[in-house]
Amino acid sequence: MMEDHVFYDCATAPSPRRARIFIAEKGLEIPTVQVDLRNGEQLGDEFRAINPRCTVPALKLPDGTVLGDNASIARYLEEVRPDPPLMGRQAVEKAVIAEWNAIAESDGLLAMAEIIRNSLPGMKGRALTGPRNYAQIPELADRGKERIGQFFELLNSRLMDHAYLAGGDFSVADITAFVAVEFAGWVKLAPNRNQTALIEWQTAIAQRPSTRK
Ligand SMILES: N[C@@H](CCC(=O)N[C@@H](CS)C(=O)NCC(=O)O)C(=O)O
Repeated sequence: MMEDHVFYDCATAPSPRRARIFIAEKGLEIPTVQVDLRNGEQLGDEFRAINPRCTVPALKLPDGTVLGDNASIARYLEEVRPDPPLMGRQAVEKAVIAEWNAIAESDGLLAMAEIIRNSLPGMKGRALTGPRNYAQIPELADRGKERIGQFFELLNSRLMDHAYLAGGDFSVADITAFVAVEFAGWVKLAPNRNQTALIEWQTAIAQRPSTRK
C-alpha cells in the first residue's frame, strides 16, 4: 500500500490503464482519484494545478512532486519497487524493453490516438491532448488505420519466436502493446485470424489479474 501517494486515473481511458496495470503487476495499491475526461475535468483549474499538461495518468508523490506521464510513473515505481522487474534486469534486457515500449507507444498507441481524435465527433477541436485546442485532420484517421494494420503485423511476427515482446519475460512493453491492441478494438480493428501468435499473446495477457483492474 502506498497511502501517501495519489494516482490520477480515468477508468475508461487507455493511457491511465497502462499505469494501472503496472501498479497491479507490482502488487501495489495507491489511493486513486478519477478524473472525468468526458466532461473536461482535466482542463479545469483544479486538475490543471496538478498536471498542467491536462492528461492522465498522473502520480502525486509524498514530497509533492507530480509525475505526469507513463514514462516517469513506470520509471519511479520500478525504482521504489524493483520486484517483480518490469523494465529489465541487465543492460541488454533493459534496452530491448525500452525499444519495444517505444515502438508500442509510437506505432500502436499514437496511431490509435490519430484515428480516434481525428474522427470521433466528440473529439472535435480536441485532436491533441493538452490545454490548447487543435482541429481534426480526417486524413490522419485513415493513415492511423493503415498504421494499426502494420503494427499488428509487426507484433505478430515478433511474437512468433518470442513469448513476450522483449523476450522471455513479461515487461512494460507488453503492457503498452496490450493496451494499444485492446484500444484498437474500440474502432473494431482486431488482429486477423491468421495472426495466431498475436492472438495467443493477447489472450494470455487478458487473463492476468492486473489487466482486469
Ligand atoms: N504521454 C501520456 C499520454 C496521456 C494521454 O494522452 N492521456 C489521455 C487519456 S488516454 C488524456 O489525458 N486525455 C485528455 C484529453 O483528451 O483532453 C502518457 O502516456 O502518460
